[in-house]
Amino acid sequence: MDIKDIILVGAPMDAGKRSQGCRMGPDAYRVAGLQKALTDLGHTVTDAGDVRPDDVDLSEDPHLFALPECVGWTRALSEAAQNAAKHGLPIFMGGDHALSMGTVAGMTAHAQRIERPLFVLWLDAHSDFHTPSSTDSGNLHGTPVAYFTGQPGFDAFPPLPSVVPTNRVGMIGLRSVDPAERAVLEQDHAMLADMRSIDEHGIKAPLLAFLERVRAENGILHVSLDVDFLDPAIAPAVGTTVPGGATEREAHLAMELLHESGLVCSLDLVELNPFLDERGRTAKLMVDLAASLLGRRIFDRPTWSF
Ligand code: NNH
Ligand code: MN
Ligand code: MN
Ligand code: MN
Repeated sequence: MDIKDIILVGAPMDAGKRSQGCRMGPDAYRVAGLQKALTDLGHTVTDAGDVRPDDVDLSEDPHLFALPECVGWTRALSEAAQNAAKHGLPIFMGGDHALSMGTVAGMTAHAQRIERPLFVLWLDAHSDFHTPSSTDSGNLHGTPVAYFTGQPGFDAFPPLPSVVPTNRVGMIGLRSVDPAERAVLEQDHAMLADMRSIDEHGIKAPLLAFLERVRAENGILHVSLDVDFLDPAIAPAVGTTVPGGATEREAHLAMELLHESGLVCSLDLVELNPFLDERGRTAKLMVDLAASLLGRRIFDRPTWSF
């Protein structure tokens, strides 16, 4: 197996939405044994501790929740991602999904440095494609994809090192997309696999098609895993549960296929709210999924024959 240097980066961000608790996420992953699970696979795993948001001189926006703090996190996480990516494969332990504004921004700088295009796989019930003007909730965790694909309205945020075009973004697990998000996503042809298409075709077909595109363009892949990608029955520790999500086996299969692709350069684990968990089960499941993405298998070859 391909042995990696993995850097765990804590992002205890809670500013992306009103309901609080995601700030406890990084410590929940530590307690659930993320470092050991990956070390046991043979990887070298360093815990770089928690990032703190930069201080920014910006006033609040009445329509948006905690804009200055989100900008501060974006700056600090972009820098942290660029630094970590020089030394290995960063895993960003969130924190709410607004942290991906910073992590993806930083990874675009890394991709630029190594002269390969960056692709993003968004595993989420939601498309997070609102702009600061289209969002009804005013919660910036609903906006990161619009930011890093260069949609208008993000003037308060740091300029992106480089934009990720919408057609380099794949989304799997969708089942809650607002009308304003849908219009732009549909016309720009990102790879979109909603739960209906997973019911029909399974999770393997759209994922392999997307990975094939990444490989064909010599790209690298950032994976952003939102807890609410999973069905709430197996992953209750999230503020925005949507019924009808991915099963445990679908999620593991996706992680195993991602591992086998060898294309993943970085991973976000986002939206875990330990305050809502049941005896740590969601944190433990997320750790297990990260281990599958980093190569955990029972057997390396098929164990059946006809
Ligand atoms: N689209 C909704 C909003 O903008 C919900 C976003 N919430 C999420 N995204 N949890 O993953 O507020
Ligand atoms: Mn800084
Ligand atoms: Mn999300
Ligand atoms: Mn979501």
